Amino acid sequence: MRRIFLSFVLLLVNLGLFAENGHQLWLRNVANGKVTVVCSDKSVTTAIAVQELKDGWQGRDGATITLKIKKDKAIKNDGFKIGTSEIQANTAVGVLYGAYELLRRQQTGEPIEEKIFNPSYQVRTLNHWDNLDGTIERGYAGRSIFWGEEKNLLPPTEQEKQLWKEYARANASIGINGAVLNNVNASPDMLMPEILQRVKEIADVLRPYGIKTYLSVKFSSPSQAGGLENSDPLNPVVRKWWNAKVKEIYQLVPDFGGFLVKANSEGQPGPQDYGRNHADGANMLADALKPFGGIVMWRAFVYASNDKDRAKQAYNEFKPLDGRFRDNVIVQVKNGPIDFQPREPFSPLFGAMKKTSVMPEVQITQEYLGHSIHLVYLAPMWEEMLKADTYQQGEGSTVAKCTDGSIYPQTYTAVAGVANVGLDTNWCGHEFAQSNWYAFGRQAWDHQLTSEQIADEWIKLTFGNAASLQDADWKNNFLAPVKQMMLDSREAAVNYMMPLGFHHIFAAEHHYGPGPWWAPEGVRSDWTPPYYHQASADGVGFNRTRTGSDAVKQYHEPLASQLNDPKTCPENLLLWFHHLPWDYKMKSGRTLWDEICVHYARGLEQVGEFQKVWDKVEKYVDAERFAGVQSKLRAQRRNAQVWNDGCLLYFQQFSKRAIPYNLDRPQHDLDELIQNDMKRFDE
Ligand code: GCV
Repeated sequence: MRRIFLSFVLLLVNLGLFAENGHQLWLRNVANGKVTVVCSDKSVTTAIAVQELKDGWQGRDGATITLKIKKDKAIKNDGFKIGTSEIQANTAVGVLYGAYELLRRQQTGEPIEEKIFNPSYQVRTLNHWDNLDGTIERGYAGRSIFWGEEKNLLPPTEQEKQLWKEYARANASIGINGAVLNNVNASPDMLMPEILQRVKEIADVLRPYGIKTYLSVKFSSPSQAGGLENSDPLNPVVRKWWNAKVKEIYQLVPDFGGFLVKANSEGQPGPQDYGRNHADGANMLADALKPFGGIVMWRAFVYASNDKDRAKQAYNEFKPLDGRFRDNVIVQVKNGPIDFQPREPFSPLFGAMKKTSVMPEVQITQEYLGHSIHLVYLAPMWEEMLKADTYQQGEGSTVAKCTDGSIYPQTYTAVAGVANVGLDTNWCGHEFAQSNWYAFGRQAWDHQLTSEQIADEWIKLTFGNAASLQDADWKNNFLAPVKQMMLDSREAAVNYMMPLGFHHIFAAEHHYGPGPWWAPEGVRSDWTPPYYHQASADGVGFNRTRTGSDAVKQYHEPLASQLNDPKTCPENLLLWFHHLPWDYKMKSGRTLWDEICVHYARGLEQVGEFQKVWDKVEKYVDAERFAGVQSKLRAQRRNAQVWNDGCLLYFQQFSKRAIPYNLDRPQHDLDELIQNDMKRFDE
């Protein structure tokens, strides 16, 4: 009977009779059997776990499962133990995570045996760059789910609360346990009592799902919102103001998580405005939060306009402060030293700060990776960073280990992802952008998971069902090619945007298309692409070796020496660290110029291959999601062409060499691209 039912479901799906619009994310699967759930705990959180198990059960029909909150030393924090008939955890949230894990295993066909699952990081947060007016900085999926001028001062509607609940559920299902509700470029209005009232409303909805609420704060809030003379962190009146504000917040949100701060960066105010340093600023806020158990996530994304190499600045400012931060401060470091580029080396701050808690920050929203138009699965990029060896404490001191507390003692461990969530029906703008939200949560929970495993799970949950798991055709002709496409997609984007260590050659402001030429007079040079690519008749690339800016010195040996030598520097980072002649011989035997051309062409070709893969799987996907992805792949292909043409024709002016004749010729004129670069070509 069951087989007949499953085949029937599969038939309906294949016929496109189950409408899907992506809103359900990876939580589409429904129960196909009954389960009895025994749970003596009566909290709202375990009640959710009970309901989830009943609604999504795909295990043995008629089974009984017991949920237990019972301390076990081997279970850490909100970790859990699952078996075939029991979920055990230290906390109610742990039980909820256990329920989601069990369901995921049933729904993806992974084995279920007795096993403990502990999180790699304690704090796993999404950073929303949402503004109070409802816009989202670098958001490509509609307006904010939290804010809007017309909404902020009104009580939330039932519809809003429902959406927040769905958001919380999606996060909990992948282990995310924190949400920073507003942009790091924060408004001082965020701390107004009326706005804090809405923060309370949001926190009340997120709490049952184990999600703590955090806020980004503007460092100058005491003077801007509180009317004080200044916001100097050593001024007792300022400290008193923050203490009172923090108390006010905790009265509304008793489990408030803490603050995220962007200070003295890109025009934001900070302690340096008063001759103080980052530790002075962070510690002031940490002291205010400490009595309530709150933390400060203090960003290391800083760069002044006068330094010769922007890539060195975060390290230069923060490394000397190592050991001077309170234990409830975590320095939040972007994955690379510059700014979420398609490929960067890991930030040299990882592992270098030995007496300070450090947390990685990645960008889920695709500011520099094609917005919500390009299909780019980001897990491989984050996996590359997490598994990179810093050598700080000998071989194997990976970024993951340097930040998860296993090498350095940290009172708190954490990881952050800049969210890609908005009011679009499918939350993320692109069906496949959902996989990046999913992957962030899964890697934050277990930084040893592979991108391949995460993609496998996500595809099964997002496009499959109980029937597909047993269908060899679905696995061979849908799961396998789509997974491969996802796994190849990040490298494809690197190829058609910035291969071989190129970085920040984007069109200004929107950061979507190419703009290696963009350098108007009067703009600070480190905001212009020519600063980063340094192309001239003699060659291309940024010299960060010992004869150049010596950024390599910020890395530990033997890595510093490896990076310093073009022969041992990984070729995919060559132009990040080296300025080399156009005729430089690459490992392939080609010249550097030819190799650049081949990479752009390869990227373009890869997107063409993705189109074929997708068209071929049409019969396995519902009509709406199929058409959405198909149309976006076409736009991606057009945009990749623009990247190829813009970059090759621009750099050719310096290389003075022909594009290898076996490669397709450009389709656009350089002048046309330059004149139109602000239009976000081919969106
Ligand atoms: C929130 C980059 C982005 C900015 C962003 C900044 C940051 O510069 O372009 O939009 O500001 O990073 O991370 O603070």
